[in-house]
Amino acid sequence: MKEMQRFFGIKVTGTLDQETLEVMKKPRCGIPDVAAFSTFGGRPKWQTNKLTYRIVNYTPDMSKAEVDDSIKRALQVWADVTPLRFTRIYRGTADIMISFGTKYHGDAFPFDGPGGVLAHAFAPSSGLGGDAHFDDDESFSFRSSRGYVLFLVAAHEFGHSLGLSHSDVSGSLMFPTYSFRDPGRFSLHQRDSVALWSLFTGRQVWAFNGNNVEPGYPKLLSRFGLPLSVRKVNAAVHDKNLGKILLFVDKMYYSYDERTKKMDTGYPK
Ligand SMILES: [Ca+2]
Ligand SMILES: [Zn+2]
Ligand SMILES: [Zn+2]
Repeated sequence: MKEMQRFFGIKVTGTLDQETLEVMKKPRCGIPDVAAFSTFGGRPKWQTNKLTYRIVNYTPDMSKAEVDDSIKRALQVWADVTPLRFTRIYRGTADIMISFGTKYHGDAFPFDGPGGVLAHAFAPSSGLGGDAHFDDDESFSFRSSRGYVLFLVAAHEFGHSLGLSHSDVSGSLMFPTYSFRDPGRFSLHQRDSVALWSLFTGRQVWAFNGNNVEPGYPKLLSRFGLPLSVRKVNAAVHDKNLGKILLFVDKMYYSYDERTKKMDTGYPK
């Protein structure tokens, strides 16, 4: 209870008070939030950048074309900021099997009828891993604020499919509760990008230009002039406008300037 209250940034009372009940009633993703405390390191990750997806069935709430488009754009959110590429397949087993179902739908996590849990998805692995399930007792929509925008719900779930856990930053895509946003003006929250980058930085650093990995990447960390003692980067952010790559290591950051090829260090404020 306390962990949950802390996570949502509400008063930590340890009891099921009004404020906590309000939060619990909000439409949300079915993945527990506590997983978010194991932020960096040791999390499942796909061993390949080429992933397949398959839309197994459809919701009656939208046209098939609208579902196809929503799913495609939701995956594109992540393809835009990672080396991952998603290919749709129409039969057989895909890495990411996408389906709509109600109540018991074949796994150990039955849905709960209208409201409450909207969807859930499984972290990278074989079998159920990567799969995303949507509660068809909800009303999904293409872009209207009536019902839940499938694109927004799916983009969140695919974050889990790629290995991300929940963020405690309200307004970020990986925040566990649903809030409507104009899908036409959607952009990833800084927090989502940082979490994502951490998945893609072992001792290597990637840089992207739109959908393409920049020539010469991934680079080994030592190429950036990082001390050899640095074995692990907690997170990395590539800011294209500034021409800088920020690497977070423990409490320090290293800022690599792509133009001057110089490395600065400091402590985040
Ligand atoms: Ca539900
Ligand atoms: Zn979630
Ligand atoms: Zn399921």
